[in-house]
Amino acid sequence: MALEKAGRWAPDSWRSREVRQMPSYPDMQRLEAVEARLANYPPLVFAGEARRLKDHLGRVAKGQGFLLQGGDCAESFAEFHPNNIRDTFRVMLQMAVVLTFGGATPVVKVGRMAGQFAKPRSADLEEIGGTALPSYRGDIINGFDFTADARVPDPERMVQAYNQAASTLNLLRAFAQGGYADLHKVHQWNLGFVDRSPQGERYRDLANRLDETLAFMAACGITAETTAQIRETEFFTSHEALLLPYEQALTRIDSTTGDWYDVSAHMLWIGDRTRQPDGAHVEFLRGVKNPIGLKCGPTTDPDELIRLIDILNPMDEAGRLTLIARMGHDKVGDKLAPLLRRVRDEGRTVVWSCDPMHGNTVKSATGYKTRPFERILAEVRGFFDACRAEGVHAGGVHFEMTGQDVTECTGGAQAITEHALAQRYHTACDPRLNANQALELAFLVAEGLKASRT
Ligand code: TYR
Repeated sequence: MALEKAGRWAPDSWRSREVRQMPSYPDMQRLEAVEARLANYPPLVFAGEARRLKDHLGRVAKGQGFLLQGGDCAESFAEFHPNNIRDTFRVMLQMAVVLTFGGATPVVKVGRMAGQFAKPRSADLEEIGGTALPSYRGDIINGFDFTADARVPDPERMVQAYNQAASTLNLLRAFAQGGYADLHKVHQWNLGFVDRSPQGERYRDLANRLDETLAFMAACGITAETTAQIRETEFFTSHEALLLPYEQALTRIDSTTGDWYDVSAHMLWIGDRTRQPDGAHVEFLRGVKNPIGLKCGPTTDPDELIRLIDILNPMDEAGRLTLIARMGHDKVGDKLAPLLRRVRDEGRTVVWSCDPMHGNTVKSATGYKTRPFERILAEVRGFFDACRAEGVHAGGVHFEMTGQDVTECTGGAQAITEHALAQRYHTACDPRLNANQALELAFLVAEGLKASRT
């Protein structure tokens, strides 16, 4: 069995494997002191919640539901503000409602929030004007400013990230259950979007039908006052499990089952750069019981993917593993089908989700890193087409987005040009969809979901 081959697992067994993307902390004693402190802090999520998410994803894996995962590319200490959390949450819900209605299918909402602080980098050093400094790896590791001081990895940042994650999660829970997420309100926000969007006409039909449906339900007595399903929603959190000392410190035995859970978030994923079958990240995540994600890129080979599935989901549990394809708009046509086919033919139960962001980053003529909206959309379409052709359920999408009105991705109904990127380019890392672009995508994906039902 794959499990035996892999040997015994412990929260620290990743330490004997090669660890990619690990910062070099100058003072190991300080690092250990912070790890010990964090290991005594309360869990951010309860294992029972992670199991619930796994159940939901298990249904998605069987074709009954859709995963909407999204949020910041990387959260930052500087942009930590309740309005930012609120606005991202709000757009996620707006998208979720459009998808739920358009696809007539339950939507599992998972934020890339409350812990998404670490970023993998392609180079250890960044060079500007002849000076080379360690790359910025996310606020949980070092500072963004291009100074020698800021770029030194500081373990204390893990504590600040934990605290920020805790209060973000607290606000998200309050919003999800405290009345802010009332379906009628979310729908009103969507009507506002349709009114303002230059392409609003295209979305008006869906919005009007939803309007009538809600009015009909209200007339039947199904309102926010009477029904929790109208008033509340479930919102889960996720991030890339990149900084393993932090993840290990937050890995605990769940007293109700005796199983290990990484309680820093409900769901964790492995990035495209750290998915080596014998590497540290795969070793760490194979042992925790959370639902996990695995990014699959154009270089993922079908044999290796099956090997990874053997390691990460040896018992073929539905909901345990979500495969997040990030191919690029020009590669999705060729590269995805062989993976879909192989996983299907081997009879593995997974959720297939589409990340149309990471394979579509380009440098604009004006010097900004951007992602053209048309390419993002083309990858989503390519994903749906490939899934349909292979008879596999198109199970979800994974976006980098923000509720703010930024100008980081070109295109969309507001037709952001390369020249306009400079106006509100705020990201610390990769370009994100703004609120309008994200919602527009949701309407377009809803059309796709509807088409795959008929
Ligand atoms: N309770 C349902 C769900 O979570 C419907 C709903 C969706 C209710 C979004 C409110 C909301 O904001 O899917």
